[in-house]
Amino acid sequence: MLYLAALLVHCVPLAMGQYDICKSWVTTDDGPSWEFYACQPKAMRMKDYVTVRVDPAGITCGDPPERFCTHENPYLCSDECDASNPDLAHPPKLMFDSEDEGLATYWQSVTWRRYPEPLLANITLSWNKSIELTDDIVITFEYGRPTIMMLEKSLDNGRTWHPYQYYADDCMEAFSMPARRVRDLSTTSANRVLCTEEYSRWAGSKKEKTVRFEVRDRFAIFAGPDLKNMDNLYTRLESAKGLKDFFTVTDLRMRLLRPALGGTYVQRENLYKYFYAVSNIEVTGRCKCNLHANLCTFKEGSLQCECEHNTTGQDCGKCKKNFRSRSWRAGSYLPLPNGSPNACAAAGSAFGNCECYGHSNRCSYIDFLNVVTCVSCKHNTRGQHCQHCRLGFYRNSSAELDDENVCIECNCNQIGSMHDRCNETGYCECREGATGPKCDDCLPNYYWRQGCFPNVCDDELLLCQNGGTCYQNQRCICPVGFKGVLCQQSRCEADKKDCDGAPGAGGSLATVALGMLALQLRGWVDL
Ligand SMILES: *[C@@H]1O[C@H](CO)[C@@H](O)[C@H](O)[C@H]1NC(C)=O
Ligand SMILES: *[C@@H]1O[C@H](CO)[C@@H](O)[C@H](O)[C@H]1NC(C)=O
Ligand SMILES: *[C@@H]1O[C@H](CO)[C@@H](O)[C@H](O)[C@H]1NC(C)=O
Ligand SMILES: *[C@@H]1O[C@H](CO)[C@@H](O)[C@H](O)[C@H]1NC(C)=O
Ligand SMILES: *[C@@H]1O[C@H](CO)[C@@H](O)[C@H](O)[C@H]1NC(C)=O
Ligand SMILES: [Ca+2]
Repeated sequence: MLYLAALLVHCVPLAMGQYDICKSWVTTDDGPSWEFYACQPKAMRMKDYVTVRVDPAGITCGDPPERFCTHENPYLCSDECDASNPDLAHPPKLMFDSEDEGLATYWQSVTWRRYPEPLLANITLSWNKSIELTDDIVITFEYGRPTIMMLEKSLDNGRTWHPYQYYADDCMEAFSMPARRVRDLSTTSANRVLCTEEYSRWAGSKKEKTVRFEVRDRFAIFAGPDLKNMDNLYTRLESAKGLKDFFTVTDLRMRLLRPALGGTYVQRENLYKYFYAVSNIEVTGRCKCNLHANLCTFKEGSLQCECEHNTTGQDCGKCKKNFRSRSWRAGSYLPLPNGSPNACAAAGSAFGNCECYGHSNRCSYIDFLNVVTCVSCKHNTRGQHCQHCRLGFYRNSSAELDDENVCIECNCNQIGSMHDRCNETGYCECREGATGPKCDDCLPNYYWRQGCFPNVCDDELLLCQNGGTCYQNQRCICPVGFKGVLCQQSRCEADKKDCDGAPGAGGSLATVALGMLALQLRGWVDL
């Protein structure tokens, strides 16, 4: 049964080259077995899986309720936004609903009543999953498109952001960038971030409502006007540095910077006709699964690749446990038309029993020892199976042996430690007086100055005498007439000059004795 079913699907990938099948059951001279292919999920409507955030707080209209006008009817301000009334509210979710009845539902901002303070809004879409765009991003504005806006993207779940495209009715004025069109880009500039004036002009608010990020036009640079030559595109995505990543996002952000003006100037006497209203944001893309999955499912609030080829992870970005005899690799579109699966291999299958925990791709047979050993262990590992950490590194206890982060640098303080090796918990071996895991601290009664030195003076036992003051535990600053490590010595005594009547000369003997006793207690001075 299984045999038959699989035979039916077998022909599909070979015929279409669409990368939509990960494996099939084939018969060869050696009998039936699985054959594996590079594969990717189908494109989906990504707005169905998105979470949205609109900033700043209070930018959504209706709290308190507010009247607004339109550019068509600037003095007939009968429309009202009221967040507490479902019929009059315009919450962010209305940018992602399906408008079955044909009536536009939209998110709407407050009006520009604070002019000339700019009216700024951020709409941030997050997927918690890498997405590869396959078609244009289309944002539909009711009541006119912004005259200045920016699209940003993140590839790391919103930790860092990068400009994706600039939009303005005057690019030079708004962003000091020349206006360009995606259609005019070439093969070498297909991933250029540009400013376009195509989507910001006033053309009547009913006529031109959409702002695009043109994915298809960029694809067309390689695949031709009707995207017929997808093979060429796939070849380019594989080889051109940064091109694949350019179309990959985890988050998108629309920064709305100036609303539609309906003319050249802002009319201060009627600020109620200036606001943003977005009825739809269409994002079409597929889950990034590194060509190791053809299914992507929505589980526990996040998209997740159904990984094949013995890979695992949200993006199939690593090999499954016990399948790490060589490093993980993404599947490849090449060679055409079926690509290479670059499947993970079971431990032990590659070279007899030489497991390298994914830190090496190569093993070598050492003749005179009669062993097979991993070559050029990466990730700071060493050993026959790359199972140890290099000197100067220690084992990360929260990482598996096949984790890239398995070895952590010791980072011993160069001056405070004996050498740059450390024990299994990352502790370095300290020189005298130094302490702390990295030997960058001093023990009590030691001070740091290019290493740890014992205190010369302090506020407890090693008191400076005769009114001397202790400078940073390094030395006593003695008053005139005294000297010695703790100012314990009168200059008169030392010099044997006639200094009768010098202050403190007689009374200092007891304090000197005390100071010397303290030194002796601490073991610095042998009396
Ligand atoms: C919008 O996001 C950008 C960063 O991408 C930030 O600098 C800016 O302050 C945000 N604007 C608002 C209104 O929250
Ligand atoms: C993001 O996805 C990961 C992996 O599926 C999951 O563990 C995590 O809880 C998700 N985070 C959020 C904020 O949904
Ligand atoms: C993955 O592992 C399973 C179980 O060992 C094996 O049957 C299958 O052939 C492997 N798949 C690939 C692509 O290596
Ligand atoms: C230890 O390994 C874990 C799991 O991979 C990783 O998240 C963590 O960053 C590693 N710690 C260090 C200090 O590298
Ligand atoms: C590493 O050294 C520290 C400090 O000497 C010690 O507390 C710790 O137990 C040592 N760890 C191991 C595994 O020996
Ligand atoms: Ca809508």
